[in-house]
Amino acid sequence: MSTSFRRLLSFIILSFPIFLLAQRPTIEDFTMSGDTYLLGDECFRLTDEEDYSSGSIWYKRPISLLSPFNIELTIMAGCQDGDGADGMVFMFANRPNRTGFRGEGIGFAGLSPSLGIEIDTWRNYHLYDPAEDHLAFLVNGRVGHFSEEATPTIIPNLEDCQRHKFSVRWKPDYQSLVVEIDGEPVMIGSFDLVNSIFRGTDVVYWGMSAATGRYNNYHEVCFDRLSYQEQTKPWWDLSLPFLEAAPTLLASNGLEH
Ligand SMILES: [Ca+2]
Ligand SMILES: [Ca+2]
Ligand SMILES: [Ca+2]
Repeated sequence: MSTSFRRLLSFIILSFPIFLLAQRPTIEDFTMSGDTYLLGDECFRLTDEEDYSSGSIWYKRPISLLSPFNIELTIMAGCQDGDGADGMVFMFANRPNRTGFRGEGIGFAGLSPSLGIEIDTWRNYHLYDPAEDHLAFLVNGRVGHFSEEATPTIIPNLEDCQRHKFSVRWKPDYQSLVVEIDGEPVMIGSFDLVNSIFRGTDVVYWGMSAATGRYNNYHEVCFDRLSYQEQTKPWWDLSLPFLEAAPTLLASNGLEH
């Protein structure tokens, strides 16, 4: 086959819309650590209304930061507002199955390398927490707001005993991480996650932690949908004929790196 014909074919194939691979995870896709236990409706309770508790869940399979993805969750950040603490953290880390320090550490402090998206419902003055519930990007397990990248984003009270949609969208082309609550974008950050945090590695795990301290709250998480986009390969890069290879590609999507 001529090179120009291959180029033409490559152009045509790569011009197709990229695959959108979506799945609804099941409880078997996660590991639990700390005080986490399973609720009856495929949700996890990370902490009860007990002081000095912490828990986390982790998706078993690593994902690649070189591909775009959406992770859509439902969270419940407790039923006590003024006396409710400490919150939850969505995390990317190089190793799964760990929970960081409880209390103000929200089950994330001390995990490194990592990037956390905190949902902080308790004001710790020495960490420069605002009075209101807030979100922030936290790097390498550091939970204080001491740098520009960790500037808090204030949100309405989330400790309302209701379940809320919580989505994380990653677009590697723009290095952008968008956080949505109840379908509305509330925080956006730009990070060279692979090089500036994960030391050149694109393969990471993701999970969710929660913790209580001198005050407490229920913290729960449920998993709605994961979707990954993956670029198609030129057909001659596949060891099998394209039509036979396609199901294999789908079965071993970006989750399997
Ligand atoms: Ca609170
Ligand atoms: Ca706090
Ligand atoms: Ca609150």
